[in-house]
Amino acid sequence: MGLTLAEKIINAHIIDGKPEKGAEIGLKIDQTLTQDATGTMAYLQFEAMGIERVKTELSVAYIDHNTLQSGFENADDHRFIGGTAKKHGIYFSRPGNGICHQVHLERFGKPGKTLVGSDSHTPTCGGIGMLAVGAGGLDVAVAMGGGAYYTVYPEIVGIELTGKLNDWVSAKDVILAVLRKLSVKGGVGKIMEYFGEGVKTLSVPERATITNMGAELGATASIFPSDELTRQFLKAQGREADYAEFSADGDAVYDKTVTIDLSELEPLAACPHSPDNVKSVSELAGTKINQVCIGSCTNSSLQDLLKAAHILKGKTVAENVDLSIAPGSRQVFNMLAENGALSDLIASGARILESACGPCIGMGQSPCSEGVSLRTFNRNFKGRSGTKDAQVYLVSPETAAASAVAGVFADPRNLGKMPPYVMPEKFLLNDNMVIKPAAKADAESVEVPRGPNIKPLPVNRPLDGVIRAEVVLKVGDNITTDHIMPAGAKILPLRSNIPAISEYCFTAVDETFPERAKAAKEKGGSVIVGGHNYGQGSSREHAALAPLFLGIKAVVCKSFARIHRQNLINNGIIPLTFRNEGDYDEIERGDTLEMPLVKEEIGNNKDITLKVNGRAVALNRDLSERERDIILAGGLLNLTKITPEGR
Ligand code: MIC
Ligand code: SF4
Repeated sequence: MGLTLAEKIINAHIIDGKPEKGAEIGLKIDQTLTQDATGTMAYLQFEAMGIERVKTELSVAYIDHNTLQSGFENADDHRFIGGTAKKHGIYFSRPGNGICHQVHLERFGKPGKTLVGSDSHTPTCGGIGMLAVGAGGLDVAVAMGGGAYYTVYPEIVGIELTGKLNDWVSAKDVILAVLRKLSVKGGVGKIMEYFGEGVKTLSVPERATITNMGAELGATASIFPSDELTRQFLKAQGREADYAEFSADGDAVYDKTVTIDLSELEPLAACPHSPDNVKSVSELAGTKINQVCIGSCTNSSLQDLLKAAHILKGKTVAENVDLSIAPGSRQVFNMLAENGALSDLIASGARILESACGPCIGMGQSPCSEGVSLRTFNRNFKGRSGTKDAQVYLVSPETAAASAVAGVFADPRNLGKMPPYVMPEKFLLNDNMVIKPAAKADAESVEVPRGPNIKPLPVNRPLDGVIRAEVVLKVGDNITTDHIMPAGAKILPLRSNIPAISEYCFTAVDETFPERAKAAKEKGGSVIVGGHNYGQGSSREHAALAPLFLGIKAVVCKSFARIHRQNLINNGIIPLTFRNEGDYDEIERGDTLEMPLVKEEIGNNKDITLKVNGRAVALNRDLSERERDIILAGGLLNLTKITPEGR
């Protein structure tokens, strides 16, 4: 029986465990990336491991998230990360050089290799045939130290693409169609592998839009084959030597197959407040809008921005609309400037932002009250834009630009003939904003400046024998990490200061949460009860570190999102799932929850006894041996003694 592409790469990288579906496996990691909002913690964790130099083939530290410097905090983080990178053998992409995923695709990713990044959209590099996975900072720190990355051997979902996109329909519409079909939890525990005749009709940046937003399915990774178009892309990036052909065997068997006929797709929009709440743009046409933002790691390639420039050329942004545009990388920015398209964008009235995440993470450009905002981004969770009552829609660059001119939701198919996009034979190559690490011999003398906002890491203590805790919060399905640990320009500068950022934990849902959790901590700690897909969205470890700081001992819910579950375990918070979902309805905030034998039961892999107000509640036994060891130790840092095998 033939193998899928994902299976081939996984099997070539397994260094612990057996290649069996559903089994826990440890993978050798070839490359890592970090970004600044998760990076400071990841590097503090790396430092705590006492390893002098990264052991990967390549590690890159990007500065792209916290780029608004309205105080010293973010600049101090940039400086700390730069120093750490230089000292420990890591390349440093300076602020202004672009969004990590866009730059990694352009300059560093390699087909057939593994990449782990402390950002949930790391799978973007699946667009060139990499097995790229998002993870918490601690998992990335371990990978930098040469340790294995652990995951469950995922199911492989084959997404067969047939046909060809019609004019003005684009890659964003493809992934929105997949999200409409499979939902925000449809990819949990799975890898999405694209195949079929339609693949050849999509350029590398288009493929990367699709793999990027696979994160919104909850998927572990998304991947395209590396083919002739990949070779041309890498050649145009001056990196033909990095090319290798990779594809599934002709007789590969997928665990499940979904077919998308590209020629049947139309422009789509994800409506408030979830990426899977998809409608067609034609249904929404005419709806008045207030803001348009073009950019983010999903849709800010040269191809995307040239299309937007074509639509905006000679036009003026509608009076009621505020348009901002952030090119995904300095390469894109420079090329737009060289070919004159930047001039068209500026002339239309667009507000040009630096190459960074910007509005996508609430770093500026929050919409007006009740504002309708069209964004080419990947997440429209409530409040993420910085305006709680804003209505954020996710659309393609074509729909975004057409609507910015019209002042209302506009279907780009009414724009007439679409000009063909021809990929440049050579991209503009200039890596002068990437600083190389110091030579080994000089590393010792490199200073790592640490600003006053960079506080020590909170580290858990080994698991107590008994847990008796109050249910301090009960939430529903699809709680995102933006609910648990909100971002935005005000809170993000506190990413290096867990005591300070904890004051905002869960405040998007319940303003009183931090106070109540702190009070419960005095009495022995608390637990959170949740529904399905708890912790979906980002990789931010802060959604586990802040609860840890506030005394949360366990989260009991119907199901977890992958990265968040791992972050809880890595910090010694126990993730538990109900065996009978009906028990969720029997528990209320303020109830007392007891696990009288928790340490012994976890240590001996027995069912965990849980009593709520004295009544027994059955739990699934879904912790692996390794996960149980981490929880017993009170987190991965306490346990990590990295050996070449990864344990
Ligand atoms: C996001 O898109 O939510 C982020 C900001 O990039 C996060 C990382 C973070 O919170 O720092 C992610 O996707 O992992
Ligand atoms: Fe940055 Fe937004 Fe991409 Fe996250 S999703 S990496 S915030 S651009």
